[in-house]
Amino acid sequence: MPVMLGGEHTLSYYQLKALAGEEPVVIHFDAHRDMKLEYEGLKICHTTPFYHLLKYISGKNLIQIGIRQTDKEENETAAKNGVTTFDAWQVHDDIGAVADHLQKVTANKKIYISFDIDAYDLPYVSCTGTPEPFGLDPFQVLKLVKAISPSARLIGIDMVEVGLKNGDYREGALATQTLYRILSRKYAIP
Ligand SMILES: [Mn+2]
Repeated sequence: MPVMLGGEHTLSYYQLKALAGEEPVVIHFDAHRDMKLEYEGLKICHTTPFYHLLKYISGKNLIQIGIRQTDKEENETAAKNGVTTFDAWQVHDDIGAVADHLQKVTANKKIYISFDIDAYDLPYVSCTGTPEPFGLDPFQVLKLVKAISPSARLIGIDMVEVGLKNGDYREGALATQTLYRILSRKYAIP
């Protein structure tokens, strides 16, 4: 099972494209949709992968969680393609509803997880490139990770946009622990 560590969220584009034929339910944790057509003249870069992946995966199989920085075009792309969105406020206000949804839609399904570390609230991730306030905390993430059905089967995962600045190891420790806790769930064990 491929586990990709980054680094650029661009990595997810190539890994998920390669796995798209297995039609996984894609669970994307991020502050951003990363659903722009292009950015600063670049078609494939850290803020565009999910726009271009919609050629290969159905929007109906994509769940974006923790979103709080987006634009009109990205929102229209998400709506037009039937993408499910739980923004950070929905997670904060009613995490039970998000957990229930995750549990239902992942039962007996192949799943792929794309985890951008900036899904976490800004104070947890001071090294990543585009941190955003009003994000998720580690207990919320853990609750959602645990909500995924044990009958699901993880076919791939990436943990991206993790940075290191000024020798501050805290963001890396959080990324490592998050990954470890996901990979310890029943759905990650073949
Ligand atoms: Mn992001």
